[in-house]
Amino acid sequence: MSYVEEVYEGLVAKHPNEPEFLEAAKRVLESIEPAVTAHEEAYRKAALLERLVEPERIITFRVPWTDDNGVNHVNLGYRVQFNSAIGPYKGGLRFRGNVNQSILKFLGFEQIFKNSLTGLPIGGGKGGSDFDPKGRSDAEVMRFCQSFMTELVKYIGPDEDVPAGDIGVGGREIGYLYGQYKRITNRYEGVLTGKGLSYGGSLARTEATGYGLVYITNEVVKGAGKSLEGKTIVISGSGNVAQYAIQKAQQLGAKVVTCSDSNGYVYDPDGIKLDVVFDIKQGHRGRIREYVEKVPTAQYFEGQKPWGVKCDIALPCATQNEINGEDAKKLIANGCWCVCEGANMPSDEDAVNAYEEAREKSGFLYMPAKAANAGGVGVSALEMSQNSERLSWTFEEVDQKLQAMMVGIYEKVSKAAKEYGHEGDFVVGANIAGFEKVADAMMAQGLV
Ligand code: NDP
Ligand code: 2IT
Repeated sequence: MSYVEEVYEGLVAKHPNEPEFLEAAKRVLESIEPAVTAHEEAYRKAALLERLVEPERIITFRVPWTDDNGVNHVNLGYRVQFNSAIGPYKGGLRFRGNVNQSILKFLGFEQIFKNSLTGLPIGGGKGGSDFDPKGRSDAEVMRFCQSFMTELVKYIGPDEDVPAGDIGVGGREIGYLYGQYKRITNRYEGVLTGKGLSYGGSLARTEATGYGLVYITNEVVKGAGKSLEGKTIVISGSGNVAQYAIQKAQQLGAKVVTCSDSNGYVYDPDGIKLDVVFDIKQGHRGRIREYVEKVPTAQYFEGQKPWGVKCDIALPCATQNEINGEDAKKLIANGCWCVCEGANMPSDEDAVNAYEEAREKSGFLYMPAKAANAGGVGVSALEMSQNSERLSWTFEEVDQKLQAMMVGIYEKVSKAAKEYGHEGDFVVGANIAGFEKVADAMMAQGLV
């Protein structure tokens, strides 16, 4: 049995009830195998992989809060501090009913390699709660965030662990969390990213994940001798990532025909009208079905996902495992030739196998999440830099750095894939390129 197989078997035995984490670990371990084999003896001796797959620590706590009717609730809070070899723990907080330790471990594990790919000094972490802000009043969300931070404050700091947003955690939640951190510590510092512009946030952080996704998609498409101009794009989700992916894709001349939320998807053959989406989602936290009231020529499909819609390119921007093997085959059969992932692990294993088969047959292009959505955390790291030097850069400055970062990631990923004999396989490229820096730092720092 190879070293990576041994480590994976050990992980299955230890954590049999963590399917999302095991899935993420399996896929990373399999694809870094060529890079591990090259240093097998040294890595085994240092128990490098055994350490890589276990978080440095996981903090779990209760979060008591009172709703507007005076009823008390207790949710679970978590922070997975996965790996600090190359910098302080960095990664988002997710607030959603289905959040559990397995999901946060998968996200924290992915974050290690994603953050490494940005080239910036940030380690991997993730956290959150099974609290769902949807349908809660601002006052309820504030009380929840204050209670959550009252515990989390003990474990974070600008040089220790710097959380940010993810599903269910946007500008409103970050504001309440920051306010409580400041109140307890009396410190005005860059302990969270995604902050509002009036209190230390970075210009272009709101746009960064969606814009970065489209910048790297542009590189992928150019690499195959094509262009985004005039292409039809299918997008899922209508949250932070989806909204700004739509905006940048439209700016680069593509036509985005769908977006969705967890209730269903909208198809607008004339191109999604972003002002309508902004009004629904940013204006009053509404549901995407309202789109067809404003745009009667569009159609709404309750309870469905957009993967049956004919397109050139698909950008999943909602959640993990939202594209299964059947969905992937449907996309490909309808002419889709490129998938770049805005969400984390949106394609399940069967879907990735379908892309792989199509890549071998007809040059299908697939850029996995840890490379494609790294622009968000990349600009978070730029927010940390600005906070440290107590300066604010212009939108253009940050946007230019983001573009350069995404071009750099595309190049790193392509180069690593080629170097290990897997040219054009961006999964192998992203995992190996992300792993190498972390492995090097862990080897240098001894058995910790
Ligand atoms: P938001 O909360 O802003 O939006 C999430 C969107 O996805 C909503 O439209 C939501 O619908 C939909 N969604 C969430 N869960 C499900 C589900 N189980 N089934 C169907 N639809 C679902 O989150 P973000 O846009 O920030 O995050 C989207 C994805 O991008 C996540 O995978 C996140 O991890 C990833 N990501 C985010 C980054 C960021 O900077 N924000 C950075 C890198 C990756 P509904 O309104 O019905 O809940
Ligand atoms: O998945 C992700 O990379 C994020 N949710 C963003 C993390 C961050 O620290 O900005």
